[in-house]
Parts: sequence; C-alpha cells; structure tokens
Amino acid sequence: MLKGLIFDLDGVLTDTARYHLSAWNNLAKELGISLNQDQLDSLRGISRMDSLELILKYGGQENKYSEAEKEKFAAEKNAKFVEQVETITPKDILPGIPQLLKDAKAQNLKMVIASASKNAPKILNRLGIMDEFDGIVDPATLHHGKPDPEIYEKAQELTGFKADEVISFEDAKAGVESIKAAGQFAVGIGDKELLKEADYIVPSTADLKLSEIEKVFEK
Ligand code: B16
Ligand code: MG
Repeated sequence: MLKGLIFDLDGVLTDTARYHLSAWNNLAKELGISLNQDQLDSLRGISRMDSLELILKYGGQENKYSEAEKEKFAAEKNAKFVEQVETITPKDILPGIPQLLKDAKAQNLKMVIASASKNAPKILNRLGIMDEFDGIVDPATLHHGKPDPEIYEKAQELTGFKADEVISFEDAKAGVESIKAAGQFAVGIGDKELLKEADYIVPSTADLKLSEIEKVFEK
C-alpha cells in the first residue's frame, strides 16, 4: 500500500538546472574549458564536487589543482548559483506539482525530499512549499552521490516506511538508478530512452497524475 512520496528537487519541483548549468559554464570558461551540451547535461543531479571533478576531467585538467583550489572553485560557482536562487518565487514551481502535492496531502501521504543540493532548504523556502514536506535528507551526511542508493535509502528512513510503500520522483538518469538500487518504485520525468529504468515515465511534470501512477504502482 502506498504510504509515502520521495521527491528530487531540481528538475522535479522546480527548474534550477539552468542556474546550475550557467554557473558551471562560467566557471569552466574561467578555467579555459569549453563544455558541449552533452557534457553540461551530464551534470544534472550530480553533487557539487562530483560536478567539478567531471568538468576538470572534460578539460583534461583532473590532476591540475589542489583540494583547496577545488573547494575555492566550487564556492565561487555556488555563490553565482545562490545569487540566482534569490530570484526564485512560488511561480517557479513546475506545472502539475501543486496538484500532485494537493492529491498527496488529501491521501495523508508522507513527503520527503531527496535532493543532492545543499541549497534545497533555501530553494524550498523561496518556492513557499517548505512546510509541505515531512523531512529533507541532509546531503552533507552522504558518503556517495547518485546513482548510489544512499540518498533514497535515507529518504525512505525519514518516511519510516518500507521500500515497497513509497514512490520516488526523478528527472536525472543517475537519480532513477539510485531509486531502483534502493528497491523503490521510480517515476521518471523526461526522456523515455534516457530514463528507461524507471517504472513509470512521463515527458514533463505537467503529465504527473497521482491516481494514474498509483494504478501502475499497485499492479
Ligand atoms: P548544490 P537535485 C542537484 O539537485 C542538481 O541537479 C545538480 O546540478 C547540483 O550540482 C546538485 O544538486 C548539488 O547542488 O551545489 O546546490 O549543493 O536534482 O538532486 O535536486
Ligand atoms: Mg534532479
């Protein structure tokens, strides 16, 4: 029986990816690295330091900088990102999400956030939906990023339910892999081919309908 929902943030509840990607692109340019669209897309859902490591690898600079220098670059990127976050308003909640949250509340489902973003509380506050959720996984406590199951396992612990009692929502390939490795039902939002491991796939958040998802979940 369905008892809880677990949500990724960026790409599911709101689209902060454009801010992440433009801040990374700026930093990469400063480091003399030019990223193509596929390389930029590969950063979706990936933690801050893992994203930086990937960018340095794409630029053939993986052994060039000390840990302290890398921390400085990541802090620089984050400062740019946070500037953009300050412009977020409730209008930036993705279509279909307000109704989904309403339907979940009507069924008394517990709701928890499984975002790799250390800025998640700030973003949820700007969106005005912080109080809708019963818990947020603190990404600072994680040892492994998505696609490792750790974040979805921790989110499930926060719900207090079993793996087969929750549905988890993701837009990133690494995220869907993380959900499946945690043994949960995955809803993928985005490209069918890319997210093919998911149990239920929709092209956009506007297509999410809890009653329809539940029909497949209960099968
Ligand atoms: P921060 P999600 C992820 O959010 C983003 O998709 C990814 O681009 C970002 O690098 C990561 O959070 C870490 O974010 O730098 O704010 O800690 O999709 O897991 O909600
Ligand atoms: Mg995401």
